[in-house]
Amino acid sequence: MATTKVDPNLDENDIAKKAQNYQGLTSRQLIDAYRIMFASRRVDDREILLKRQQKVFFQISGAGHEALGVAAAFALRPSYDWFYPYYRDRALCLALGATPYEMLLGAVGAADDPNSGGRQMPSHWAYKRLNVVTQSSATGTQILQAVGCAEAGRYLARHPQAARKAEGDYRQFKDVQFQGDEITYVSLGDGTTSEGEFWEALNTASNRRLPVIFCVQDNQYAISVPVEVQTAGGNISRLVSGFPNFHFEEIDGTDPVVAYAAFKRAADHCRAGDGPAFVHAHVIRPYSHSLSDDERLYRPDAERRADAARDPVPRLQMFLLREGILDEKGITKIEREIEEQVQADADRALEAALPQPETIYNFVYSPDLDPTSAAFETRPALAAPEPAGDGKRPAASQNKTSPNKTMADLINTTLRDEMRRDERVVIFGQDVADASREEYVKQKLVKGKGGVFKLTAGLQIEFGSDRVFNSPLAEANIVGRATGMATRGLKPVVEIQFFDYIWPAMMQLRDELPLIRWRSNNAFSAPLVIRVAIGGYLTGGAIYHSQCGESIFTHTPGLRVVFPSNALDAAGLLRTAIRCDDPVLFLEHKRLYRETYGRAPYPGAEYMVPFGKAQIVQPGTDLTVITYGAVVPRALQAAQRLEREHQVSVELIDLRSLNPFDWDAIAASVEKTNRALIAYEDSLSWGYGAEIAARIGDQLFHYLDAPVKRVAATDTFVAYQPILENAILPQASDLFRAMKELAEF
Ligand SMILES: Cc1ncc(C[n+]2csc(CCOP(=O)(O)OP(=O)(O)O)c2C)c(N)n1
Ligand SMILES: [Mg+2]
Repeated sequence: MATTKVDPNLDENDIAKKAQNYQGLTSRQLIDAYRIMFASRRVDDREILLKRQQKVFFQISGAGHEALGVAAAFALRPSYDWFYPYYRDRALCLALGATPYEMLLGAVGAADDPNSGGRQMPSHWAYKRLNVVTQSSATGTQILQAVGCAEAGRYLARHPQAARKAEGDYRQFKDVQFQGDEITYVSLGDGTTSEGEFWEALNTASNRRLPVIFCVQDNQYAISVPVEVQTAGGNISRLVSGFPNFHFEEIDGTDPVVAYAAFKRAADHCRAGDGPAFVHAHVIRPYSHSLSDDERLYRPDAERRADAARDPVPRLQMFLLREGILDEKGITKIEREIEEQVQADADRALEAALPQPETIYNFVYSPDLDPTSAAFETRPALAAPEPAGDGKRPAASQNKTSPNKTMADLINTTLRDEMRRDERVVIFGQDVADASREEYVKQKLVKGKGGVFKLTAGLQIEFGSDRVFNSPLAEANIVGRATGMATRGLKPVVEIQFFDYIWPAMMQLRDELPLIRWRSNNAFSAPLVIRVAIGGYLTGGAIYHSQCGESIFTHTPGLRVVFPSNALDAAGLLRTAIRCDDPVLFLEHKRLYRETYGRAPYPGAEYMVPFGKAQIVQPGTDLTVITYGAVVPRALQAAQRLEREHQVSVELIDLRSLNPFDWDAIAASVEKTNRALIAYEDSLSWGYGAEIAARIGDQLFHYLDAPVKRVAATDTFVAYQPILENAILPQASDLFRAMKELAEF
């Protein structure tokens, strides 16, 4: 190691001269890099100490990854570019402008922790002011969101009017910014490249030439699993090299100069609009996976020693000494300052106010816009003329002459109205476009598809392929990208073609979308709409085109779930969903799309139904039936027969909205009738009715004259042969029988 060295305060000439040598990095920047890298390591060390003292509760380090993070931050722009980092990116965040104190607030779980207000583990970065977007613990979920973020930036550059603020809906609370040539950075570990969502993200970024820098931080291990087990052939660069439009770099990520040069080239490629970049950086992991892991159990000493020789912090220190940028005194001075600062920051963080238990419900949903409020309750304007589609295909309508529109018609019209009103609305999903090869429709060679159920027909023709487009056949891709777009302020209204195929998106639907607001303590939000064709009674729909399963989603805090049973409610609830400030799962029953039951005239472009308000389909006095979706018309038929044949008066409640749901309407009815039946199409056990029954048992026990009953599908999937389908799904006759028994109890 060089020991004699020069004045740390080089003059500007020296700096300029040296700049040539360091790939554009000045000596001063290299000193800054050292400062940040050393601080990053010291914050890790301090957290480890605090964890051993049981003053913090989890620790995962960025050790070994520091040079890469600093280099990326130096090549990019905080508060201008967008960042989807992962837990090893402490040095990146520090270099972007986060402080050690903020990070230590996260470690103790303080109320003022800017990452999450004490809701997430430490190293789950979120810094709104720096455009560092909230991340979860689930490896790889950030990648598709980053793609959506980049798409939003491009969309806003092409549609700048869309960024305007507007009163009276979610836009009032969502500031939108974009730059035109911004880049989205997303990082992940070598193990995480095994996740399918990684490949989906590369595919879309490549195909759409999106300005995303994918940074794979390859420390050779995913906890204890080595890279050759994860990655065929052991090298991810080789596997991804066939994706078109990419700029590729494979580098030593422990060298900040090398890494900076690579990120500069990557950024140039992205900013020029040439497509995404892939930076595969070889780094080390000197502190085991986390404090809960001891790598000596699976890595021999020799391997660990070889890694240690590449440790980026001592390595940069040697470099600064060798190049004469700092001498030992200079290094010591920096290190002492940082040690003292980190210690003081830790002491201060340990004194910080802690979050209080009564705050736990804050930000599960938007604190600004309440979709159950009167603001979302309007009357249908029944004389309103239905707007003709510019696409010359009036909605999905097959009954242009009838004033009564189907649910399919009114969903299509509502989408059209809202797209006209709000340029932030974009629609994508499988088959939703009229024709991806838009010249075919422009040249009038084809009419266009517009959804397998034709719900989005004519929308691409009217609004263009920027706003209505097909996705790949990949459900996580749809929901993940939409989440990224919504985080930036767009309003994606995406379609999942069949509820039966929603599951590839489950990680995004369970661990991401509903949590963006809560886990970031309201720093970020992702209000969007997912339309899903759901349900059976199709005669031949069978196992994979008949599923319900709504309770899986009503069991997820943060997600609104609605399920209309008729055309008017579908229009009103969909409009509320689009204008709302929360993510909404909008369940559309396939059997009801074109049913005669529940048709209605076009209710105008302002018609809204608030969430959480049930509809009394039929008032009654003897028993209450609580239901929704396609069971509503069946229950109505059964109730009418019961009245006719046995003079039993049934009060029929259509919940319309499942989360929130209208407990007041249920309670008022059961207090009056003293008997309750919950009917739903999904399989019986552990279903939506279980919660309602439990609440009635708990809160209305003294009003009950009979046990609370449920009618639902059998605890099987739905079979193909109609005889089986009829036996499995609840029929009007089943409902009739159950209602009669309950009335007679
Ligand atoms: C989807 C998911 N599966 C499993 C885990 C548990 N887990 C956390 S980190 C990790 C290994 C990640 O390895 P890698 O991607 O190489 O990143 P590194 O930690 O090495 O930087 C695993 C298995 C998780 N958080 N998320
Ligand atoms: Mg790894």
